[in-house]
Amino acid sequence: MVAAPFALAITDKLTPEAVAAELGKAIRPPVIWLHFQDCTGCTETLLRPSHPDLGDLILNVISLEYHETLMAGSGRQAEQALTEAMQKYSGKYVCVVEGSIPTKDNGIYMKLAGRPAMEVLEDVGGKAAAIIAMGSCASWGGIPSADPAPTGAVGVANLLPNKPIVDLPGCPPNPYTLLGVVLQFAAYGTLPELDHERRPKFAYDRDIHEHCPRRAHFDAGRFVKQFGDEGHREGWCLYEMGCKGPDTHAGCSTRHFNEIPDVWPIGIGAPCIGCTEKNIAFRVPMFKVIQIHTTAEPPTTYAPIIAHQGKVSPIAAGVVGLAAGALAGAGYVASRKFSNVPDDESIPGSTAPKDSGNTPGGPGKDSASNR
Ligand code: FSX
Ligand code: SF4
Ligand code: F3S
Repeated sequence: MVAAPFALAITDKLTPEAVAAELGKAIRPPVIWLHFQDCTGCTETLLRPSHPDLGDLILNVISLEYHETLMAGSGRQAEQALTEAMQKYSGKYVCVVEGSIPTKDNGIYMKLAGRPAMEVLEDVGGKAAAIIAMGSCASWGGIPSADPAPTGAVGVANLLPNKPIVDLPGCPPNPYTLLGVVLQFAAYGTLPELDHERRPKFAYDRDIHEHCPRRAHFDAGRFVKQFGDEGHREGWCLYEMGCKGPDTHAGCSTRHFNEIPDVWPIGIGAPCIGCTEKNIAFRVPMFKVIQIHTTAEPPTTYAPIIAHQGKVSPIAAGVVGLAAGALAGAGYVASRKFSNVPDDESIPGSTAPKDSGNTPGGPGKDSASNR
């Protein structure tokens, strides 16, 4: 795995003082958070982490200038806060976007303060130092972009292709991925290394299948065939129920949700729908079985117990000879171990020892007759 960013790396510091020293360097980056076509799950997912918790995050780690769900103000007062923040921090703030942006019919399907969402994004996002697209909707359109995509929903990068953008897909995304990116930016003013889909490698460089706790069942060919069947109750692999884990890059198999062990789709018995992958989620039917590209097919047949006989090559004969020698050696040791002559420490093959007269059976009796 690629090195974790600041939020996760600080846990590697040896002392609390070292952690505090790193945190002391952090600035509170101003953040403007926009909501478009979304379910607000991306904000809700932030309610659960405890280090830092939401209060700590927005009061001590970042300076949250505008967030429609969390701010007390509304209407004209909220608009004023947005305008002032953009002027005061122009070119310096981080813009977090939640939700997709409707583009069809000049974007008339969503307006904020009378302006189409796409105009708001171009204005606010255009003046930001960096943009974090939080969730699948903001990353590439998400649910609103599912066929027939009535509003022409797209992600941030479609409208602002030249800005530095970090995509954090997931529906919803894992909150610790956002915290990691934000804390790295606050501490070092940098963004994490990204993959070809603009996703931070520290969270998206492995696929679910590589770390799945049900992987042993996949490898052994034990598959759930129907929800509620015995295999489902036993926690077997969900591949045949349409699990997209083998093609899905995300960290949820190791960083679970809500800080509760096993709280993630596969952990609760639901197949992964590939919510971080723009070519899978809301595109490929949920229960459709996918082809395995990244790993071997699950075995459907097993090696026969009795092998066919055939010609043996000289090399194979040599190997067999070695194996036969090893077996003979094992038999030699076994014969010593299980010799029925008590206290027999003689070298096998030499003359058998005479009865010492100290055996439990008494003088003149061998051990076998004593049983
Ligand atoms: Fe989209 Fe966010 Fe899915 Fe929801 O708000 S990524 S619909 S879970 O959470 O935008
Ligand atoms: Fe886990 Fe899905 Fe892979 Fe099965 S197919 S091991 S449930 S990721
Ligand atoms: Fe999404 Fe699959 Fe994880 S559906 S939350 S990537 S298990």
